[in-house]
Amino acid sequence: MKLFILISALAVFGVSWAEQLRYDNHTVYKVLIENENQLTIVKHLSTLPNGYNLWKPFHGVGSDAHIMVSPKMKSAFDSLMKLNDFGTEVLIENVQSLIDEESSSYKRDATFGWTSYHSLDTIYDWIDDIIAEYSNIVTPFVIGKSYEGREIRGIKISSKDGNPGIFIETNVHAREWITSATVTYFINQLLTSDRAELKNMRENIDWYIIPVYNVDGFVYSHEKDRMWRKSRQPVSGSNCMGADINRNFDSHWMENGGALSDPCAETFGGPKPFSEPEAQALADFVTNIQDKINIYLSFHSYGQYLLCPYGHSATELPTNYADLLEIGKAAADAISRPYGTKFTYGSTGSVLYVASGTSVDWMFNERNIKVGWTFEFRDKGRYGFVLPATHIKPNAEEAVEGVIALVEKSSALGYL
Ligand code: 0X9
Ligand code: ZN
Repeated sequence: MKLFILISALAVFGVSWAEQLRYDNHTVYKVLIENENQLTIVKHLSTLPNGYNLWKPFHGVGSDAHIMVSPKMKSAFDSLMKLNDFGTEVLIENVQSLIDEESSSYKRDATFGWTSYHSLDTIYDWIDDIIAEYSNIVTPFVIGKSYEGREIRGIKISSKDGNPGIFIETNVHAREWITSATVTYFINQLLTSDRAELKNMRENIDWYIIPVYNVDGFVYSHEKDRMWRKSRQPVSGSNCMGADINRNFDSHWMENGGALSDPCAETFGGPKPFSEPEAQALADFVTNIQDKINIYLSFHSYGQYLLCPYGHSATELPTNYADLLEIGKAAADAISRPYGTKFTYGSTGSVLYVASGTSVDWMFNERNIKVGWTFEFRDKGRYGFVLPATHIKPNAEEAVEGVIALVEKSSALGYL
């Protein structure tokens, strides 16, 4: 009888929850990198498949890394830190306790809203509702299929012909759940708000929005491993899975250490440019509508940054960098208005770290979309990727302000 109940329970809930990877006593440390020796050590740690997971990469001496360490590796990690005079700080004592809190508010069949995170199915159902309800201005599109065969869906919001266009891609990194939660809030505002700025954006801009881009990784992060980042395509000759889709675009691919060739690394660039079907599908889709797109946005977390090209170099800057800085400043100022949240803005390579083969850089360099921004949402590391659902609304409200200001400044500078 007991066995029957257990089997029924597994059937009802799906076996997946029972097999979730756990992060009991996994601790996230902030590690200060103050010399070359320390840099070499952190670089090495960040590519080890077991026991270490890089949450926030680093950009050399003078920066800091956020690294999650498993309980098994803690004493080795402690000795390594002490032996090499590292300054460290605990950001999250026990990652599992944050995941538990998050899943207790995670309502499998909840009606759609912004008080909990949702599964891909729930988000896609909501998208279907939106398409039906606002059929006069919302049309669906599919850019292609993921490695595991899921549709990568988007919506186009267009009130009239001839508008300039803005493309938003969200959740390329699977574990960054706040990004899709924020974009659905943004879509809802764009469709329903009476505020003049939002009405203006609804009527005079065409929006192309992919609410969950890395669909396979996103499902995997819900069902198996909350900390998954990459795609789910196996890598030939390796036991490690997936590539960083945001390192797989054919623009300065793998240059300047902005991606890693080790398949076990979180920033593995893939065996070749566009090896990941998701990257290829997005590139092909945007190529077809290239002339219609003026601004390209990519939503990420965490760190509170607004990042523009270039990612592939710490020193090289785009020719329109002065304009981009003006736009970044306007957006950062607007973001801080509701709750005082501070965002740092500038080129990826100069303010964060070198990242090559990213989508924004490819759109900028290869598709001539000269306003490109990556949003790195809340927070600065207190919760990191496991941002409590109570942050969804405030984060999304800030994001709405940021996008409005970004659009207005870009328009004033002649980009729309
Ligand atoms: O490393 C990344 O891909 C992004 N940061 S994250 O912590 N969310 O992984 C930043 C990429 C920003 N650069 C460009 N898109 N150019
Ligand atoms: Zn990201």
